[in-house]
Amino acid sequence: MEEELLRLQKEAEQDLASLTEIKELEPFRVKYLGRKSEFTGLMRLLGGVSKEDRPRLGKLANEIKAELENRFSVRKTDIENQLSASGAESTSPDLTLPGRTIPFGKLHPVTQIMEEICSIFEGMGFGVAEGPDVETDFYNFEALNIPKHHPARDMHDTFYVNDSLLLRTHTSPMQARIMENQDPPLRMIAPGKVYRRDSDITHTPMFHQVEGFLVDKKVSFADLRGVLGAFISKMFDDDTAIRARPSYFPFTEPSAEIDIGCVICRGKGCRVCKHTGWLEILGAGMIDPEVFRQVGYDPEKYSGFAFGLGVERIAMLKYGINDIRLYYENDLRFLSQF
Ligand code: 2NL
Repeated sequence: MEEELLRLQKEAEQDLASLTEIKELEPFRVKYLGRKSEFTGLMRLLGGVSKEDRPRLGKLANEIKAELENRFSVRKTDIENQLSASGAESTSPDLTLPGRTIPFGKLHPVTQIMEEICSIFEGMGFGVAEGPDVETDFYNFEALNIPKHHPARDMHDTFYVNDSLLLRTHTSPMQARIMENQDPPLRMIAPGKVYRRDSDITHTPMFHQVEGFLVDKKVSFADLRGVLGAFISKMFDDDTAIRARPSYFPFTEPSAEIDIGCVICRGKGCRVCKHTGWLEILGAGMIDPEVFRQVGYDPEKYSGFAFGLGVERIAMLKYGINDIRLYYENDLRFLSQF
C-alpha cells in the first residue's frame, strides 16, 4: 500500500512537470485528483488495512494528496500567466483590426419636417411656443369661438379626460394662452402633437400640427398671402403654384384653404391630387373678432391672420408617402429612408 502511494506520487509529479498547456490541466486533475482517480481508489482500500498500519498510511495518503493539490494549483497559475503574457491565447484582442462602425440613428421624418417648418417661420421673425397636450375645454374650444354644441366638439373627434380636461385637438390653445398674456404686435407658431378619434390611411389618433398667427394694427389678407406664399416656396419648389379657396373655420373669418400645384404630377392630374392638379396643404384665415374678445384684445384696434397645417400631410406630399400609418409602425426599412 505504501509503495503504491509513493509510486503514484512519483508518477504524478513527473506528469505535472511535463504540463505546458491549459488544455492538459483538466485531464491531469481528473486522472490524479478526481473522484474516480487511482488515488481515490487507494484511499478506499485503506478500510481493509490492518488497525496498526491504518493511521500511518492514512496520514501519508492525505499528505501526498494535499501536496499534489498544492503543486497542481501553482503549476496551473504559472501556465495561465505565461500564456496571457506571451499573447498566445486566442482571446487576446488583435489591436491591428479596424474599429467597428456604429450606425447613426436619425430624426423621425415627422420631426425633420417639423423642424424645417419651424425654421422657415423663425426666419420670418416668428417665435416658437409649445404648450401642454392635456388642455382645458376653455383654451381648446371656448377661447377659439367653438361654443358648446358646436359640431367640432363632437365626442367622436375629441378624447376627453374628464368634463373640463381633454387631449388638445389642435395647437391653437397655445396661441390663445399667448394672446391672453401678451399684447400685439405678436407673431408666433405653436408646433406639437394633437389628438383626434380617427384612424385610417390618412388619419392617426395622434398627429402633429404647426399653427401660427400674427396680430398687429392693419394686418390684411394680403399679409397672410405673402407670409404663406414665402413659406410654401421655401418648403417646396420656388415656382410652386398656390391658390386660396373659400372655407370655414370657427376661429377665422374669412377663412381659406390653401392649395399648391400637385408636386407629383405638376398640375397635370394624378391619383394623389385626385385629378384636380391641386393639393390642399393648409387652412388659414383672418382671426375672428370673437376670438380677440375672448382673449381681451380690441377687435377695432387689431387684426391678424392665423393658419394651421398638418405635419404628417406635408411630409407625405414632400416624400410621396401614401399611408400615414407608416410613420408610427417603427419599421426601420421605412424610417431609414429619410
Ligand atoms: C386646418 C385649419 C387653422 C388656425 C388653424 C389658429 C387660429 C387662431 C389662433 C391661432 Cl384664432 N391659430 N389656427 C386658423 C385657421 C385654420 O387650421 O385645416 N389645419 C390643418
